Amino acid sequence: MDNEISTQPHGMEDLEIQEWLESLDSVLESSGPEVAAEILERLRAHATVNGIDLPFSANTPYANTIPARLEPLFPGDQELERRIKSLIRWNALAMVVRANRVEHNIGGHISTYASAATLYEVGFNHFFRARSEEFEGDTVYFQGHASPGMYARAFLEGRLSAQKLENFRRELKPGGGLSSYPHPWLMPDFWEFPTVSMGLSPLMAIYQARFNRYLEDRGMKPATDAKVWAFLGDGETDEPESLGAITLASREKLDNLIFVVNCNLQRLDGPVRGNGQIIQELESAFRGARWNVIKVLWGSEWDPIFERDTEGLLVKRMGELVDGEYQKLVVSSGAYVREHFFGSDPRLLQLVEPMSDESLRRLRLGGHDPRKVYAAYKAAVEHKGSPTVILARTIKGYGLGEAGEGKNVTHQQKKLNEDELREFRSRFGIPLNDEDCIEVPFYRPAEDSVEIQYLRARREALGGYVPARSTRSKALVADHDELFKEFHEGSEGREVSTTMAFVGMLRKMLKDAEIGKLIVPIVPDEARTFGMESLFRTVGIYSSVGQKYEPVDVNTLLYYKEAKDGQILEEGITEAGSMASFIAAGSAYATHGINTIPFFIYYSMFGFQRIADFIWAAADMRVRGFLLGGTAGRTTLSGEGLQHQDGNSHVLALPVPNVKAYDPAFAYEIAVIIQDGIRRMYKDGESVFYYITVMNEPYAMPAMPGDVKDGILRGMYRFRRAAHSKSKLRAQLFGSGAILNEVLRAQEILETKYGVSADVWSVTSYKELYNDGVETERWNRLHSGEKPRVPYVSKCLADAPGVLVAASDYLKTLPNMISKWMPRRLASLGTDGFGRSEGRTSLRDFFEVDSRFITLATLHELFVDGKIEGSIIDKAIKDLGINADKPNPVIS
Ligand SMILES: Cc1ncc(C[n+]2csc(CCOP(=O)(O)OP(=O)(O)O)c2C)c(N)n1
Ligand SMILES: [Mg+2]
Repeated sequence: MDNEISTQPHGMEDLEIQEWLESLDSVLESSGPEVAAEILERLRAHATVNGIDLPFSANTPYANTIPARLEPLFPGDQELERRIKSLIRWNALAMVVRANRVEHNIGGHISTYASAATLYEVGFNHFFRARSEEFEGDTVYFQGHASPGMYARAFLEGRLSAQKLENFRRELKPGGGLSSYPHPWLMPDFWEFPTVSMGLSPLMAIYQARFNRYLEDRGMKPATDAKVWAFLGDGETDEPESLGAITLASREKLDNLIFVVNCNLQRLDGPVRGNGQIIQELESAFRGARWNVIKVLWGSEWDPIFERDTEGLLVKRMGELVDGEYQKLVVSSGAYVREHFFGSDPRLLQLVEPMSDESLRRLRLGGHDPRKVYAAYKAAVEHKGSPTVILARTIKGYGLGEAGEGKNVTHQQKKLNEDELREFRSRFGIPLNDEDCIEVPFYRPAEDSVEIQYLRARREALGGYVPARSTRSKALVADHDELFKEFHEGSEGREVSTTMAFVGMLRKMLKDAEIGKLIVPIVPDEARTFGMESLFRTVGIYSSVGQKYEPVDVNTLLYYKEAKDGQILEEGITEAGSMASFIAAGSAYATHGINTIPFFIYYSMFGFQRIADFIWAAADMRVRGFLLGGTAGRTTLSGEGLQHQDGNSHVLALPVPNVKAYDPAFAYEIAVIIQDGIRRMYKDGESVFYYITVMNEPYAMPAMPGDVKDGILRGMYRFRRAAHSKSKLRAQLFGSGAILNEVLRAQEILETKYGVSADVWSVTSYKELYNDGVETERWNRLHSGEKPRVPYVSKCLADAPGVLVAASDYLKTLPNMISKWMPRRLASLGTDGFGRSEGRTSLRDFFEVDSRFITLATLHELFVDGKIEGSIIDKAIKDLGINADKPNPVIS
């Protein structure tokens, strides 16, 4: 093993080793650990200088980081806490077993909480501080699968009724139930953070801790010693997101962050590292990233054995076993442990000779020993200068005995037979007789029992209950008409892109008296791509250490300015990390009572497509803010090719219920959407957030054509009427984003060359139109006796004559999905298929979305309706220069 400690290198005499160890012990005793560490460090340097090639290892031995003699006194009533914990264990188990008796296969997890109970209970009784008026409180990310334990505790606390517990995983039952996992959307007064999609919570926790510092450094909240705790599974650390940002945490010296990894050595299918040691692997990763690592491996029962072992044999032996062997040992008898663990060396056997087999079996692991866990937590909260990770060894399914303790199947265990229930009851001393116990009732001692009194008193001392979520921010008051008015007026012929227009708005918002400070611009190394570099200088890039160097471009106007009170979160190339910052800033209204308004600007292809699960979590969390998909559109982003050109994101935004997705064409549309978004989210407190695509194609921005605000927000409005409304050949053309200009050009071609008069509509949001249509249909279905409602699309087009043609820079499915509410057949053009490295003109030809194809589609629709001759189409194809045999973009 990596961490093997050889006690007899190259035949060195025991005696000599002994002497070295004794002199270190005496230094430790006389001068303390710091001096001892200094000596070791000097010895290491001396050895290196003298040519000794010391192998690098980021590992420490397979032992507790905090030795017994440095453990603090446990401040609580350990016996009482054990009894409370046992009751929680019982109720958590009862919740799952009962639910599965009522409804087969409803699911739930027993073994995760069973292994983590002590890790949580020490936190609840001694560390997790609630949010209150006076103190912001600690932030805790609970492991999703451990939720039955959190519910069971809230039941004892009197916060959740037995009926709610009864309806665990049956949320739709009368009176409500409990969601399977932490979902703020479903339990907005209880859960704060959705954690069950594994790997998201560690990353979110890191950026949350950093965002807390950002708020402090910008003077938006007082500096406190509040902590962010994240509880993870050891299997969960295999998710790339889990460890993906750990160097950010140490670089930023986030000593307000504590990870607790429940190392039960198992995941769902079996061991996490059967042939290795997950704890040592994680230790070296975190130590390598300069975290403070605290291993809590062995319980207090091991301490006297360690004390007897003056030669370090025990630690050496512990480092030799792989996790598969450890898993076997925890389910084995004392005799087996003696033979297979201690039996490897007669001297080890001697160490445990006075101990019975039964006491060998009862040797606890560190994560099940409150004293060891308390010591680790205390060290973690007091540690300065770096984040801490606690690697706590536990047994998966602890206490389940034959029903699953330490077994590979334990993760899926949801049912216990009568004997297993009785055994569990006896092991944890639940006051239920043999008969009652098999009914698995919820058990809560009387309100005046010592257990309930103690539990309440502990929470009172820590400021209240955890988890608890509330909206603590005050609503904004201004309407910001003045701020956005300028953008309604158009660019007076000046060619600008919608991205530039948005940046102009952002710049102005940053100066606003009410919202200026609240804006949090977030970029994943793309500020220059979006023309935002001017903001570097004006509002600065946040850096917790300011700027220790003179930037290379200091003499330029827009130099790269980092500052401690900088406002921009320049996250580097991490859309996941940026999204985690967006989540922290977008939920600060609840977490901190601060209405920060995040604007996360990124390449639109790397948003919904790449980090959709974070967006889903943000939706669950009721996050507020604006996602800006930059340089969007499959044919508008020229040159960049297949990976970058986005024709997908508006389709991928469809499933997220509370995302408002817009594909605006003009600056005034963006201004209307953002102004209304700020009102809805930060004045009216709606749990929605926005996705807006912005493009890099420059064109003159028109002034807002009358009062079309309502139409912009609802998804469509008539932008330009046909010049000749009396014409025989009529059409309605729908365009979105930059393709709206192609539609406007088609309108002209149709008018001048083919005598077709077309109205042009700007469709700002197919998602809004779709939702409205679906909702209207639903209402009509459920209220068939009443006057039917009319979908907004149908209303808009009620008197609109002619054929219907839609074109966007996204998949054709977007217009198609609303076509059923249109008065007639719709022809849809869009950009299905892989992008190409090309210029805009060629791309729009390739994807068949330019003005020529829109013209052709319109003529074809008229032909199908019998309004024009086929020969006109043949001629048009020629005149427009369309290659009828060109490759099909969808499949090429
Ligand atoms: C992203 C994701 N993938 C898969 C799952 C399914 N899943 C739920 S729990 C689990 C095993 C968890 O093991 P570990 O992280 O070690 O936690 P433990 O229960 O052992 O504490 C898996 C694979 C999930 N919830 N999220
Ligand atoms: Mg595990």
